[in-house]
Amino acid sequence: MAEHFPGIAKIEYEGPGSKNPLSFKHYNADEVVLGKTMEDHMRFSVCYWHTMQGLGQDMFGVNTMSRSFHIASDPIRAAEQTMEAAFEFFQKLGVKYWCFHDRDISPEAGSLADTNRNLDHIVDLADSLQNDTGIKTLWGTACLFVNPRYMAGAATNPSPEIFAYGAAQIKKAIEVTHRLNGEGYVFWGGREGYDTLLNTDMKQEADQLARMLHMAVDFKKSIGFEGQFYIEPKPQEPTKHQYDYDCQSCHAFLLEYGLENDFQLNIEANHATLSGHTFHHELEYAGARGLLGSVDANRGDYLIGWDTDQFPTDIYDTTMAMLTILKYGGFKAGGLNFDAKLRRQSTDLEDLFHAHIGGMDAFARGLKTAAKIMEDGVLEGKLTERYAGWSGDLGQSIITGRASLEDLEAHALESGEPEKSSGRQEMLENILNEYI
Ligand code: XLS
Ligand code: CA
Ligand code: CA
Repeated sequence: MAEHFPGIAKIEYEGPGSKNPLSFKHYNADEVVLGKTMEDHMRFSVCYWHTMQGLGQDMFGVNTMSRSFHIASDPIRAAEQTMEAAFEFFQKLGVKYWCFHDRDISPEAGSLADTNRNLDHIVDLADSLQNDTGIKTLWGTACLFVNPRYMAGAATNPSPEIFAYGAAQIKKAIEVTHRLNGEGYVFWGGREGYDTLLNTDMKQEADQLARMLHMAVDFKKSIGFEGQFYIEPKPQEPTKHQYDYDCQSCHAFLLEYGLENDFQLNIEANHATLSGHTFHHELEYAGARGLLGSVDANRGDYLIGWDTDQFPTDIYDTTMAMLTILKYGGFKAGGLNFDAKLRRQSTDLEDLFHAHIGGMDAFARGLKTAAKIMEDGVLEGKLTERYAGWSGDLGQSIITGRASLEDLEAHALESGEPEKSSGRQEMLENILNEYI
């Protein structure tokens, strides 16, 4: 097999003292942290769409990059070479997982039948590369947003014909994810939303979306696919409003339609910030409800209001994220998938390595810092202290439902003005800084 990343050897852990940019300074796969290797904590994954197919285009300009594995004139040959290059990249980087959309790995052909045939062919190749390397599919998904037929959505489209076409695509994408032993399957509703309510029946569209998801659950069960289903929240872009707005609105939707036991959430850092929350907030919301499934690890830009999908480098963010991920028991089927793309001016193949090394090291530092904070109990202890009253008589009588409003009125009349206590925000921020 031809080498697609010549001159780049396997990336090794060299420790914080190393000045070699093509080495890990903090991510040491076999190092044990809180009883588990770093590799098992993180379950790092490379995304196919940005890393293998992204070429630096933006809304003002065409591609700035070119890749030798794309140039074969036959699209199937190009897809094969890209798949081979992908597995070389995963191995050199030392990640054990990858994620894909159906159309990233194999382009659409003239008819759905031809498209499916080509997809099967590429999935055969991916399957054999997985077997050769031990690299696994973290999750698969269907691209229901690029083709113009989906301009008004797939599941939420006003036309049942387009709904049916989307359903066919989802069925096939679940099948191939199952075939690749995928540990999960993601639903991201890029065009499941609206641009104006003047042409949109929101309730009808929510009913349609729920129907599609119920059919997917039925199908999953019928073929024995045990991968975890996820919804990936995002508030807008490309549509003005997306129905999977944030973790809380996804949760409400799942509850409303009886889907709460069949889905978890795939939380993307940049989507969290677009919805006006922090990444940490979204993880915490999901974790507390048993919905913290997987993470699309990236970041936005504070000054740019769209989804820039940058590689994560902020150690504050990765520390807060790992604190919550550890608190809720770590990943089961999910992992940290780099849904992130090179900046338009980072045009070389080598830049793909720098980008992923940076993200992996940033999360490794977050993990180690969070583990130390947890071992020392410095934040958890403060939280327990702050809520201690809820374990006392009054707190327990309220929370277990024994106390009525009348009881509490009697209590307040008798006890007088309650004491207030400091939230100690600055002190807690200082403690965190001591660990970072
Ligand atoms: C786009 C999303 C997308 C999903 C998978 O903003 O992040 O890439 O992760 O369809
Ligand atoms: Ca994503
Ligand atoms: Ca994104």
